[in-house]
Amino acid sequence: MLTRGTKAAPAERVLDSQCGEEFAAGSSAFARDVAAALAKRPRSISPKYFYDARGSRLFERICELPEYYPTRTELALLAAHAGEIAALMGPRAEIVEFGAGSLRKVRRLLDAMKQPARYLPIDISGEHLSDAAAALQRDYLGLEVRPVVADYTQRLLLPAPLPHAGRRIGFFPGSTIGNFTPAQALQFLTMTRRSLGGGALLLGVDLVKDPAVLHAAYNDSQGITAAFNLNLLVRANRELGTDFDPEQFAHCAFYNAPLRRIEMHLVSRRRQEVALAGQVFDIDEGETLHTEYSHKFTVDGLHEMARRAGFRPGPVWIDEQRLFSVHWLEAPREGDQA
Ligand code: AVI
Repeated sequence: MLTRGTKAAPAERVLDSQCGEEFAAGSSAFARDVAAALAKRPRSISPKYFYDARGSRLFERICELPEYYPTRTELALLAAHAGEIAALMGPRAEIVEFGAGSLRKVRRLLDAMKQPARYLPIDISGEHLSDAAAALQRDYLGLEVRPVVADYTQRLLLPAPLPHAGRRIGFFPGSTIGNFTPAQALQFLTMTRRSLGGGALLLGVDLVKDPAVLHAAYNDSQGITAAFNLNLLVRANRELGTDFDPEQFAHCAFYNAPLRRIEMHLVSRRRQEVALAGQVFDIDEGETLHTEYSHKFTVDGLHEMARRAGFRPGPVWIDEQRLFSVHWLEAPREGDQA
């Protein structure tokens, strides 16, 4: 168990090694993507833009909702199996968390690990990440906490492993893998497996289940998920000077059973115009802006995708109600695959 510590290193911004451009956390990428989303049919934008400071706070509230089972179920699984997971990690392991958010879940792991060497939380929301990293650092003495502000869906330049560090363990909880398309998920897993060579990935994955349970989780009675979805428009108005009227859009989330995914959209309640950088876009009544997929998986389906990405599936931990799963995936070194 680690104890109270000092200051976390300031959040570091990482450049995309391929295009040399700052990661898409910046407004210019947002402006470009909103304009592209409004110009195409069907209209669609990446869910990564939900997570400005307000969006991140709304997501934290979603995680506490009675209808939203993934967070509490995954936390319980991590707590119940932390000892076994820590043993698989080995001594002086380094954790790289993708899309770190509140950094709550990693505490379950750190508490059980033998002398964790370093913790690298990566998140697109810089302000939120710095606060969460500082809070974590206060609680864990001797742990190097090095927050990285970046879009982890792009190629990342991670700091070199520390001398004498153990294995590098990727941590991707919350079933955020489900927010990718299947092709993006495979690409992310392949890229991650390469960056973890000789280490492993601990992956949280939401399971296929009764559609009524899924529907409730994305249509909560307090309207927090609706506010989270609509915040995309609020953010565009603030950061890009668009003139969306959020009241004129409805939150819509439904389970597409054949494709095993929740789809979230913003539906225009009437015919309206939106201006962005001198361009005017017409939006018809009933037209939608697709904002998020949240794919649900079977264990076999997830294993098949992981194998295609070059991982060797290991233990899987599932709760009694079979709501959620946590997967251990071994990342062989390049050229060392079975
Ligand atoms: C972050 N991600 C895994 C959440 C999900 O369930 O797909 C985001 C979310 N969207 C609506 N509610 C929660």
